[in-house]
Amino acid sequence: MIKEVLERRFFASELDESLLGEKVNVAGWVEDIRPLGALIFLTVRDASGVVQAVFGKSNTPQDVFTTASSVARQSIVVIHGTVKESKAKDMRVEIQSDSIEILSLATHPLPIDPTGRVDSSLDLRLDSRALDLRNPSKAAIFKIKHTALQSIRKTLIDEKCIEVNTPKIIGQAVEGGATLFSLDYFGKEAFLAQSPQLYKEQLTLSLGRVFEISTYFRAEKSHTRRHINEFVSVDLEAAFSYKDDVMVMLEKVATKAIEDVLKNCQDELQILNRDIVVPRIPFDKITYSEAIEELAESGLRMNFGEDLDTKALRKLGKRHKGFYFIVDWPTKLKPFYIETKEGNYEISESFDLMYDYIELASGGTRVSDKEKLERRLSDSGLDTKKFSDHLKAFTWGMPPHAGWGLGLDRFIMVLTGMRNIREVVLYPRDRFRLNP
Ligand code: AMO
Repeated sequence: MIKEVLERRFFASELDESLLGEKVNVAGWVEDIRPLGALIFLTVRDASGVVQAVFGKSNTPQDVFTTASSVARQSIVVIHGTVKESKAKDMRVEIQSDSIEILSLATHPLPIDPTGRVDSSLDLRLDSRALDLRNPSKAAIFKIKHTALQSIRKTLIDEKCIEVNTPKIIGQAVEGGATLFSLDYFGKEAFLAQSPQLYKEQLTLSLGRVFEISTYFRAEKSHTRRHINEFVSVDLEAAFSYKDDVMVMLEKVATKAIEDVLKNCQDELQILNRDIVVPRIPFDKITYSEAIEELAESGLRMNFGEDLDTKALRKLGKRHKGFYFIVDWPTKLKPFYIETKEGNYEISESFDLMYDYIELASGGTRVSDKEKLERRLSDSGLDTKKFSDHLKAFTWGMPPHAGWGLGLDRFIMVLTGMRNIREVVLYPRDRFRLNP
């Protein structure tokens, strides 16, 4: 019976003047109950929107009226009634209801108030994440993330990239051993993948252009508002391409995603009070050396070869608003797979995409010559023997290739204006959080 009722239900957002006088069912949760003499106003929300259901004492059976006035807020209900014009300022139609069925009662007190009227700390909200997402301003973040993800995928497919899935249980570190999570793999030591780097490079020799959107794991101790231990990365790798080619693709991915979010998520951006504009391309570029000079001008002296820490990035972010690239990093600050500049081994063919002070992506031209890769491995203090599987692929004919990894969660921070990465991840994992 309920199954049939639910099959014939309308989403709250579908109710409009075209349905005036029609009998409808809406299923959702009770957000608010306001008794007003002989009337009860129930606000019922579903994932699509909200509707007001009005129960009148004179035309509703007594038991229905009692249920409507006493149902616990946030319970799951199905209401039935006739679509009427609404006198409320912000609604065009409402439901003149004659029945309410409770499908699942919410047990009070609830851990948080998902209407947002009573503020809760981020920690408390994350502990009750599914309930937290009943708050439209929290759900809006994930609708924007969904839209951006679809857009990114489409842009990369339009660029003739093939979507791939590479292993997440691996036998060898890729991005530096210190940030590896290890696990027992049938008695052998294995690790959770930090990135798809080696696989995506190998795949360029047969599939040409590949991309992967997946979760990666880093045992980083840094507990900041932009680091988590499990994050989503969008990875691209393209054969017969160099740094500048893949930077253009990254610009396309970022600007198209913003265009699509502006086109499809106006309501969500409004709830979040977020103003974004499509950035001008090409994005500004500064070299690492220029960044060091700028920092010196603003009183922070750094030597060539020192990494840009949070303090330095914050200073740079004050001078460079929005999207910009930092290019030509010292070779020793970049991983072994990054190519060096012709005639200058000290500088690499690399880039980071920044937004204010936040690093969103990094990438570059790769070393495609086996001997050079072996030298880069040794110079980075790594054991070439441990990379024998990877090095083998470089004897089968390896095209020149380039690519990047874009931190999706950080990109969504930019789109939504959130200042803590945990706001844009459904169930974040950090040093202190492994549940829910
Ligand atoms: P990198 O290590 O710079 O490069 O990672 C790429 C992007 O992933 C995001 N990111 C993170 N986001 C949240 N929390 C973290 N702990 C975290 N670590 C990284 C960032 C970063 O810019 N293989 C290379 C990419 C390449 O060259 O193709 C790589 O992994 O936004």
